[in-house]
Amino acid sequence: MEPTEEILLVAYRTMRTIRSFEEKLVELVTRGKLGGFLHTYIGEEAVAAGVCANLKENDHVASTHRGHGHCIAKGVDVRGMMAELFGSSSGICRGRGGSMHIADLEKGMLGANGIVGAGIPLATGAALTAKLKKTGGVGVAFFGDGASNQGAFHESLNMAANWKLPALYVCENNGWGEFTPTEFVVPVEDIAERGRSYAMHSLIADGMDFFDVYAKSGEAIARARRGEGPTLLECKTYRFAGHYVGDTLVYRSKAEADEWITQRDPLRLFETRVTGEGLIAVEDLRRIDREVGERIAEAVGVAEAAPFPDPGELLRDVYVTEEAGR
Ligand SMILES: Cc1ncc(C[n+]2csc(CCOP(=O)(O)OP(=O)(O)O)c2C)c(N)n1
Repeated sequence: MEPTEEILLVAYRTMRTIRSFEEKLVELVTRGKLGGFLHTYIGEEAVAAGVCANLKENDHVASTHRGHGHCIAKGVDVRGMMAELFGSSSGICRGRGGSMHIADLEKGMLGANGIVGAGIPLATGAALTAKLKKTGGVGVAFFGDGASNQGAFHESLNMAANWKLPALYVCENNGWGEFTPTEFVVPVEDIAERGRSYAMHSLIADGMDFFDVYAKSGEAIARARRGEGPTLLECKTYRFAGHYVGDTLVYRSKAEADEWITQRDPLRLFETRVTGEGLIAVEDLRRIDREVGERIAEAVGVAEAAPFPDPGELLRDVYVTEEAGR
């Protein structure tokens, strides 16, 4: 189905927010304002935006160590996210989660995850719950090509296919798992082949093209909602920066990165298409750029001003207390 103008405007805002949010994070780390380990999603925005444009609030998403984009696309508030990265009490997880453990159950975000592959069974569980409770919802797992070597991936796909769960497995194949090229550790040509071995509907999308991701994930999600079972969607994409902020990038060639960055930038491809086809005016895109910039600057201000959590709260949420159990 063709995306409406409203969907396209939301998609652009989502992709621009992910890009600007993370560019701001890199700047803050470089200026010594922000600590911790950060994995940026820049270059992969069309995947999160394309898939989540087909989701509703009661659908569930499980993410990865590269999770800011999935959180933003699923509607998590950027002010709460920024504060979380600053470790402040106004953070979405009260400053306990940081970059790799942002979760917001009200928005259906089951969490970013520091353990590679660990979100896959969580989304499978959400899909099982949706099926048993007949909520009409779907469970979506985002994960990398590296994570498709994990046992949890294979167990989840087997179970989901066997029980026809309303699940979508989105493999973000960016060609690298940390510093190892995918072909060095994955013997199949396409990760999508792995889904077929579980008799699962499997598709490949151009992960730099919002329109392709939107159409293919839309088809998969509609199948899931109709009770026709899960899909593995492999999105061919690329992370523009290193594995983490501070990565010296000695393992990959500059020519490889430059080609993706100059020829395949998902925001630029989107802009060229929507303005070329007269779907959205360029002034609307620039207005969104300005609004997003202001929102992120405001988020930084709020986060910096917020106090750290009270040390007296240290054990809160660590153990189940009588009060919390009620
Ligand atoms: C179980 C586990 N093993 C190893 C690591 C260390 N590690 C963090 S990210 C990463 C690479 C993951 O690659 P991929 O799944 O392709 O995701 P990408 O970073 O490319 O988005 C590894 C090995 C980890 N966090 N968890």
